[in-house]
Amino acid sequence: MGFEQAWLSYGVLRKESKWRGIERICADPASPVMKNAVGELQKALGTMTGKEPVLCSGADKEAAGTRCIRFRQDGEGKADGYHVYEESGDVVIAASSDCGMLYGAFELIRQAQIGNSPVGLDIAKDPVMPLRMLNHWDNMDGSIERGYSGNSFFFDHDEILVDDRTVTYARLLASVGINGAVINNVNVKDAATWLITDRYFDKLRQLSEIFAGYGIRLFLSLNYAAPVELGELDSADPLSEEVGKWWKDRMKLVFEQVPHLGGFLIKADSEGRPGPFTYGRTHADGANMLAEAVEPYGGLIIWRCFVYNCKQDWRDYKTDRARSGYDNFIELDGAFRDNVILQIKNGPMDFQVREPVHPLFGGLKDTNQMLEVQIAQEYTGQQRHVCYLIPMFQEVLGFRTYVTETDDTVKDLVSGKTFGHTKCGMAAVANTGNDENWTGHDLAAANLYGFGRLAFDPSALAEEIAREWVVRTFGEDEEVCEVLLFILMNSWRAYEMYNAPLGIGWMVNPNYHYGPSVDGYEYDRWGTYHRADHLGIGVDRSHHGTGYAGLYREPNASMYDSPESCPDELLLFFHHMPYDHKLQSGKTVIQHIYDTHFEGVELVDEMVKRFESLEGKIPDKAYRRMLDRFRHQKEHAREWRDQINTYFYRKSGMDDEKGRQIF
Ligand code: GCV
Repeated sequence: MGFEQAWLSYGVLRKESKWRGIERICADPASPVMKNAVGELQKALGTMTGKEPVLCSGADKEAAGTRCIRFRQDGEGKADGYHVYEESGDVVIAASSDCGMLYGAFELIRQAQIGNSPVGLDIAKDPVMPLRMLNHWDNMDGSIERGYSGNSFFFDHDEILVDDRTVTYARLLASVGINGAVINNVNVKDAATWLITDRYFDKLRQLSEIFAGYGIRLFLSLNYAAPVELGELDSADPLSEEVGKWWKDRMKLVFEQVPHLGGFLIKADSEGRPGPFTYGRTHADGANMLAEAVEPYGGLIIWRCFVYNCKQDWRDYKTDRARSGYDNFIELDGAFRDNVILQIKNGPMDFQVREPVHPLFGGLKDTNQMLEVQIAQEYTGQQRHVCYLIPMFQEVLGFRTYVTETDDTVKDLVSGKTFGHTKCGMAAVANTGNDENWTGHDLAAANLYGFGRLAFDPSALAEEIAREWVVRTFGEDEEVCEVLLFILMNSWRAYEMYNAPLGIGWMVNPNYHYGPSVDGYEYDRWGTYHRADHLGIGVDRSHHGTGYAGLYREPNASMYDSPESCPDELLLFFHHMPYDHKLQSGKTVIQHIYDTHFEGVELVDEMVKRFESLEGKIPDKAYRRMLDRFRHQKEHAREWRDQINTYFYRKSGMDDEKGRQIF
């Protein structure tokens, strides 16, 4: 299947652009990363100006009057940081590492694309988060768990694919500073268990070399029970000497064969996946055994905290899925080896449109930690609805945990500022597939772009990132920019409005998680209940209920514990409230439900109306693809509105004070 170049499809620069005068690149690229840095500049400026800059030696300073781009080794600079600036008409990229040079090169390309001049250029940046990773949930048969943009471009029929698309993928990631990718699903089954055997080493090596050339480390998801499932041992007990030795021998082989490998991501004792619990051991026992095996090769073990009882009884009001990540890991704080990182989802449940921040952030003090978000829009419209998630991630990153007096936000924690950790960062469950446009909905590419930009520089504003993505993807037309910005910046709000109300979540069709079904998960085993009856709705997670609110540090704990101070948007997550309870906004719960669902649909209608004005102003193919999805979203938002409103109207018996049609 063919593919497009997303934001790396370069348009032609204006005639007066000062980038046009740059005719040479002075460098002596020796490493693959430097070769790519130079190659990217040549390709980009060549396309944008119509004349590819000539490569000449860094020593060759005299080339009569022509301006050039030069690279300068900067011993002072932080690893992977860069400084790009103008010097006597030339443009200099200064960095202390090759990867910093590559990022500097992409910074120049970005500046040219968004219409900034090289004259007076002076930008210095260091990546704020050490690890900036994508987690693909790709299966080796080519399917993608929660994939909404075609099939995998890493796997097909149990084989690994390495082709042009791999290279473009690496370029796209590097252009926004992403430096790690886990290519296979965390649910490691069947052929994927064999990724650590010689069946796949050659292809993995090729893939990892392409990645390494763009500063990206390849990671794999690991099957915790591999020694057993590969038929070599009877046990995977982390405290067994034999098991430990098996892993050490295996890792020696794997890292010898795939030297650029960064390490492994593990989902253990979660949703039926094997783990140390089988042997009465802890997560720390399991993670540490693997960490010891990869330590000689500088490998990392990234261990997920998405652990909960998925066989709950809906009649049980005491067990609380929201608590389980915290309860399973908090006692283990400080028990993990230095090359283990705990990867924690942004919220305690599972990527709902609105959740509180996971209480392990601010709970853990002595453990390396990473934030996991999901740009695959599993619960946020599956890339058929537009939902730009960067504003949500920014809220999460800005959340104060009060674990220390200052520098206590999630951003501070996962960038290593709070406790001086160096193994930390942010990962996103990827939204890509082999669709021509990579992400199904063209506008979903803004989430991929935005994730990278945010992990590199969390101070960048969601709106600026969106504007930049639009200009880089669709060019500088002011109208296109205004319309698409309006759509992107309102999309999360709109989705939340016609989705499950006030932080309660989960009113979706079970299994595939698309479309409204208020009771879809209500009498099920997954721990995901709204507890609505004719009097009220919500889960009591205060000290009268499951006590979840108390897992936060003060003043957050008290704020969430009381319905008076709990923010409206999370009220039903923390409290069971009567329908006539007055929110801080002054509306009753029931009126809020009705209003937001009507207004959410109106907002979508406005988005679609404005989008339709872009016909002829963006490439027709992309316009048609998006129009198709917008028409569906318009209809589907009504389905959400009517099912939710009707359910609560019938349950509560309360009229809409504005007398609108509810069925
Ligand atoms: C990869 C949710 C998803 C699963 C996913 C799981 C996880 O439950 O629905 O598809 O499995 O999260 O994050 O491990």
